Amino acid sequence: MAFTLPDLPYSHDALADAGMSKETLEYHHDIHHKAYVDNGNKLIDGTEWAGKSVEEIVKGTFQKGAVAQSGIFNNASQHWNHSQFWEMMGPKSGAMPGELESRIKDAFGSVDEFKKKFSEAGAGQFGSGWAWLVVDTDGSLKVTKTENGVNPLCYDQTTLLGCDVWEHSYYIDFRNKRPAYLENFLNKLVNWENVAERLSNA
Ligand code: MN3
Repeated sequence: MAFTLPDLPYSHDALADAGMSKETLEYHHDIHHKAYVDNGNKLIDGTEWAGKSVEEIVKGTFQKGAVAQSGIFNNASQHWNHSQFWEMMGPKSGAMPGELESRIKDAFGSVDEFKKKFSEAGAGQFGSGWAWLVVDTDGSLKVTKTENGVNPLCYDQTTLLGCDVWEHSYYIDFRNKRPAYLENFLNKLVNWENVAERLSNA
């Protein structure tokens, strides 16, 4: 099925008070994400992937160890990544639901320690990529980082939280300060209800 650009689950100016401006969302969602959708559809048209879901395409075109992934993989994975990313944020960050909080404490020792690990993963990703909180194949919670569009689907992990650390995600609001963007993301932007829902469905 053809990819379609999902609407943001909030208005373009809804996250401005939490540190992600209208201008960032206009560029990031309306231009960058749309380009992955449009380019993906062009590349997939007429291929064996034309009738497949985005998840099937990501898993089917991922090549472990490949430095440069194929155009179909890159656009499909980035379409999936951004579709998750919009849902993982919200204008009211709120408290971490109890079950999620206790799983995070079990895995990392404390919520602060989790945030530290996640920020280090995002800040330490050389070049473009993503930081993730996942449920690994053994059922444990882990923080990971990936390059470019590579995501947890590639490793059969369940995605709980992801943060885009491509420069287009933070340069308007934070310029070159990726660690400040990550800190703001974790403390003001994450919709923990969405993360908890992903955990209960895992
Ligand atoms: Mn992006």
